[in-house]
Amino acid sequence: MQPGSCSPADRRLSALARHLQGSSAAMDHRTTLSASPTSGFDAAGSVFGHLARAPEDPILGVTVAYNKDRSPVKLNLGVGAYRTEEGKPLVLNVVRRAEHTLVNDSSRVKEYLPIVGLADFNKLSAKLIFGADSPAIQENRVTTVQCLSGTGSLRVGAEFLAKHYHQRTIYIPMPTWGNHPKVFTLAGLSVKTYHYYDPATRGLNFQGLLEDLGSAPSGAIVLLHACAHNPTGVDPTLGQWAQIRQLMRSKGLLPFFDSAYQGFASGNLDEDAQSVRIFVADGGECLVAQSYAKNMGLYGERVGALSIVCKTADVASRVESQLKLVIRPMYSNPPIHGASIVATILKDRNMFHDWTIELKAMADRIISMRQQLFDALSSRGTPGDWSHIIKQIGMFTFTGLNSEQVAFMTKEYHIYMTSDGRISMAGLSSRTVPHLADAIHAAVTRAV
Ligand code: PGU
Repeated sequence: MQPGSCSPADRRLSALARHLQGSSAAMDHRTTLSASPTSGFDAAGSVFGHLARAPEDPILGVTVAYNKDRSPVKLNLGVGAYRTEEGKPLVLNVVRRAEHTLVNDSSRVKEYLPIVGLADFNKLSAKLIFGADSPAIQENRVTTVQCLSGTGSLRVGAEFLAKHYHQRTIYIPMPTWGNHPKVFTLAGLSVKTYHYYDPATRGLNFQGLLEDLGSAPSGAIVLLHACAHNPTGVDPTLGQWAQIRQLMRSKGLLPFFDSAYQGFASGNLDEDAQSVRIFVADGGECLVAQSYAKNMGLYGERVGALSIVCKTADVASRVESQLKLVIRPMYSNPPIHGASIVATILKDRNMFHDWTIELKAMADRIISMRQQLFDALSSRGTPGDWSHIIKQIGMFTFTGLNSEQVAFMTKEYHIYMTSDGRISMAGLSSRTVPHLADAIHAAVTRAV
C-alpha cells in the first residue's frame, strides 16, 4: 500500500489527531463559557462536571486492573518492566553502589541542573549509543540534552522538529509502542504509518517497509526502533538496516531512533547500538532518544537523553540553543538524581563492567523464559506454530493471541497482558511459565 493512501491504521491515527485537536478546541470554547456566571457548571456546581471519564492507558492501565485482582495466582505480563525469578522488581547492585557513593559524598548539592541537564551524563550517554570512537562526537557534531526518560526525549525531539524542521510528517512502524502516535501528534507532527510486521510469518515485512519508505515524501521523519522492537520483538538484520539506511539517505528521510532497550536485545550494549551507528557512520543527520528505564532499571527515576547528530559543530550548537527554548517552558530543567546515578556508573570502569554483567543476566533470563514457554507449549501439544516465541527479540513476545483470547486468559487465569496479545517475557519466571502455558493452551483450544 502507498503511504499516501488511507490504511485502517492511518484512519485510526487521523481519528486520534481529530480527537486530540478537538479536545483543545472544545477547551477554548468552554473557557469562554465558564466566563458566564450561569453556564459551565453541573448540578453539583462543578466547573468540571461536563467531563467524560477517560479510558485507562492501554499499557499502564493493565497494571491498574492487575492491582485490583485479589487472586493469589495473578500474573502481570502487561507493562515492560523487568522482574526477578521471584517475580520482584530489581534494583541493580551497581545502582545501589552508585547511590551509596552519591549519598556519602557531602559535597553534592541539590541545586537546579542547567536546562540541558548534567554535562557528564550527556557526554557519556552520547558515547554509549554512538560508540567511544564516534567521529560525530569527536567532531563535536552531536548535541545531547538530558530529558525525562525515553518518553520525554521523544517529546522534546518531536516539539523541536515541529518548530524547526521543514517536514511535519513522521512515519511510525505498524504496529509500534502505543504512546508514539500520541507523543508525536500532540507535539504538532502529522503521523503516518509504514509496514513493519507480517502477521503471517510473525516476522518483518521488509518489502512493505521498503515500499512505504520509498514512496514517503522527501524529507519526511521516520521513527525507527533501534533494537528490540516493541511490541513485535522483530528487528531488521544488519544487512537490512544497511538497505534501510541507503534508501532513507537517498530520499533525504530524517531518522529518529527510539532506543529504549539498548542491551536488552542481545545482552551487549555495542551490538544493540549497531543500527544507530550504521546511520551515523555516513556523516548524515539523525535524532536519537535514549532511555535508562530498562537497561539500568531506573524506570521511576525518569532518566534519558535526546541526541541530535548534525553536519557541523556550529549547527549542533545552534540546535542546542533552540532545544533549551523547547525545554525551559516545558519543565525548566531535568531532575538530578537519576542522571547522577547513570553518570557515576558510566564514568567508572569497574562499575561500568559490573553493569554490563547485570544487564547480560537480565537479557539471558528473558531468553531462558522464551525457551521455557516454548517447551511448555510444545509439551502440551498446543495447536499452532509457537517458534516465534524463541525467535523474537527483547522484552516482548507478540504472541498472535487475539483480544478475545487475552480477555479469556485474564478472566479465567488472572493473567494480565495488553489486548494486542503482547506478553512481557521479563514478567515471567520458571514458577509461572506452566500457568501461562495452561492459559494459552486453553485460550487457543477453547476460546472463541
Ligand atoms: N519507547 C519504547 C519503544 C518503549 O517501549 C517505551 C516504554 C518507551 C519508549 C518509554 O519508556 P520510558 O519509561 O519513558 O523511558 N514502554 C514500556 C513501558 C510502559 C509504558 O508504556 O510506558 C511498555 O511496556 O511498552
